[in-house]
Amino acid sequence: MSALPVVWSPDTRLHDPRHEVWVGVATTGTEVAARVDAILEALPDHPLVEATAHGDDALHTVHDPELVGFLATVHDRWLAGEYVELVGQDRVVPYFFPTPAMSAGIPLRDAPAVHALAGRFAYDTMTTVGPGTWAAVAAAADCALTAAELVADGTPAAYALSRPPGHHATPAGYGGSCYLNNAALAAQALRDRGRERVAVVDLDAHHGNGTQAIFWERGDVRYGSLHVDPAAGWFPHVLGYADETGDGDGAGATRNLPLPEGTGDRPWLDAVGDLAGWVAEAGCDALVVSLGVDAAAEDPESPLEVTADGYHGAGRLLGGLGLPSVVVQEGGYHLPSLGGLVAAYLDGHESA
Ligand code: SP5
Ligand code: ZN
Repeated sequence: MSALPVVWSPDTRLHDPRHEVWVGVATTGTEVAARVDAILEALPDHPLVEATAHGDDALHTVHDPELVGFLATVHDRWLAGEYVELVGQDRVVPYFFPTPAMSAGIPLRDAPAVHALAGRFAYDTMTTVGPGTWAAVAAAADCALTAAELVADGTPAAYALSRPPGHHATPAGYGGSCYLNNAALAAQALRDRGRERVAVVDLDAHHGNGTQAIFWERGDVRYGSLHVDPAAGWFPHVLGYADETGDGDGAGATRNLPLPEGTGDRPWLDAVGDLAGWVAEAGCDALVVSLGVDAAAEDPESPLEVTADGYHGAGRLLGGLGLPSVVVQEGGYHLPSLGGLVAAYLDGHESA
């Protein structure tokens, strides 16, 4: 296989998280625009393809229109009010969360106040909406959709340089630096273009609770993930356990392999091989890889200890399945090594 095309968009640089509010403290965001260029610079031999724009209908294939409409409009609504002057900043940050614990079964109205809207959709305070957020979020989705279309049309494999990432975004919720679920959009696009059974394999250091939620009750898209054990205290905290295996038509079509802190190449690759075997047995006819490279030893957001050789090996295992493949960027936050880790995975995938 020749070098995978890299589907990208300059608009993915427009989202600037600036400050992620973590346990009440404004911390410096790690999901930064410079990630895009760190990855591009490491892939000089890959053909570049600019993503094409898709309308909201393409996003509604896996997301509630209410979430999409909120993300597309809330920043303009924030700017139109008196907030920037009153609050002193231009980021939309939730402060009020109308959870089931609050409503206690009583139907809730939509909040009239713009500053009370975000908590209906956001499940953490780290994932803020600023001036360029929607443009970048839409562009990230366009990268994944364009890559899926290339593969549906016969390109053996394509890489979507989606940013911000997506695997924590649920049908109607956002969090974990994710707004729309790029990998789920790619998987659904493959289904809509004739693939019968699609597998999503998630290599990000964190459990992709959003992708799991989107396909939880479906047998036509399976979801397998290896990630740092949420029981050891890691995001997304309440999901990603081994006994979560899907429900209804999706019973048995979700597989989670939580790993201990400090897991290095050998046991990590054993888990990747386990998921590859699970995909092969299921008779899938297309593959989506959620390529988070934050399992790397030097990454600031996870305690896993995978190396570039490990990511190369993962590419060989998953590329070796011989399936039409869309590789979608997820996390990975150590700027000096980020691009090399992505390049190592892609090199393994295309040489398998
Ligand atoms: C896509 C992805 O990898 N999302 C990662 C979400 C996990 N973020 C949890 C962050 C926990 C607090 N980190 C504090 C570091 C200061 N920025
Ligand atoms: Zn991650």
